[in-house]
Amino acid sequence: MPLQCGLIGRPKCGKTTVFNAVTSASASMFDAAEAHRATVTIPDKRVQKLVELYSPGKISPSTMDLVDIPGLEEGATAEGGRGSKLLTHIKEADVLIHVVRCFENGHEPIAALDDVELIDLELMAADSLTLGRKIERMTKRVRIGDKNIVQEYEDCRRVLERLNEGIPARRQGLTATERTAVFECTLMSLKPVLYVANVAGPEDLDSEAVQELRSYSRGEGSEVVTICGREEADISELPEADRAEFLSELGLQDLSVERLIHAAYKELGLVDFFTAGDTEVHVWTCRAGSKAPSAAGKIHTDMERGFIRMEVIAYEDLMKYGSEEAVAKAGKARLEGKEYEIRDGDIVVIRFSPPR
Ligand SMILES: Nc1nc2c(ncn2[C@@H]2O[C@H](COP(=O)(O)OP(=O)(O)OP(=O)(O)O)[C@@H](O)[C@H]2O)c(=O)[nH]1
Ligand SMILES: [Mg+2]
Repeated sequence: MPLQCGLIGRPKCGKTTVFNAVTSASASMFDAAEAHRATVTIPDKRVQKLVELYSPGKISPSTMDLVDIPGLEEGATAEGGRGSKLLTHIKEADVLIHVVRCFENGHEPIAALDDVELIDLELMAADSLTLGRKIERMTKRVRIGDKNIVQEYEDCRRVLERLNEGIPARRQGLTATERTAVFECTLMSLKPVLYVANVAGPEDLDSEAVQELRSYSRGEGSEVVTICGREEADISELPEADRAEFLSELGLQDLSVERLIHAAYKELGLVDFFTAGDTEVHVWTCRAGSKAPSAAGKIHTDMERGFIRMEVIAYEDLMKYGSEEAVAKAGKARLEGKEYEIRDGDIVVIRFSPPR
């Protein structure tokens, strides 16, 4: 399943505009109640090089799903509210892309951090209900003296307490046991967040609002990507050949989609590896630090269960020597075992015995 990215933010902060800019789509800004969804190909210049080398019959790049989740209004997450549908979208996301309005909208002045706080309050209100219910279920067992769950119970209570003090779970510095205790609740305020500062134009790329947002996001180790949403959405509708000129007027080389995706990869600690041959060049995505069998499992579960070895060539070596044979001759082709940690750009062949 591709990476799920959910666009969230206050009403009219520019979510649909950013969605259109990133997907080159033209989703209507008027049906604001419905979520829009699109699959975006993750741009990777290395794939083009591999295609030149292998001339495969098929190319399978990595993709991500982007969901434009309608604006969260105050109280949206209250039980039974319209928000419950929105929350499902948020719960399904691997990373939240929080769009923050850093442009003036008619008479509405910019209030970047207030806007962020309001969204967080909504997420925390919903989290606090979910966690509260879990704690309630556990209370009975704690009362009858079930010692097995005391630690879990205490952990959950501490997280809840801090939520009620207004600290989103991702900013709480959770301990390993706290993390495990709240795992099944899929807390929304624990999801990794990537901030998009949506500015009016290139003169605002380092505005006061953007700076405020950057320093706030540092507190949780998140990234801020600055986008001129409306202008980029317009440009993304142009034929590719005409884009460069308009982009350079904005002081940009590429549409922000690449920066956004790379920031999402960094946020989530993801890497790409490849399988390549004359039938197919395929990009696979896994967590940085994944061991070889678990990376192989992305390709097929049998490859994980029956894993024997992984033949590995680094992308840089393939480019340097020009062919797999030449890489092997130079002694740069490797045979790796179960403990090998996959690296970004590895080109692999999996040796496995199909489990019976
Ligand atoms: N000046 C300026 N206006 C923008 C920018 N991005 C969006 N807007 C305007 O802000 C308004 C709201 O944009 P949308 O993209 O519909 O915002 P949204 O967050 O999807 O709104 P809802 O779905 O209704 O919550 C529109 O009038 C946009 O043209 C921007 O970067 N600069
Ligand atoms: Mg919208």
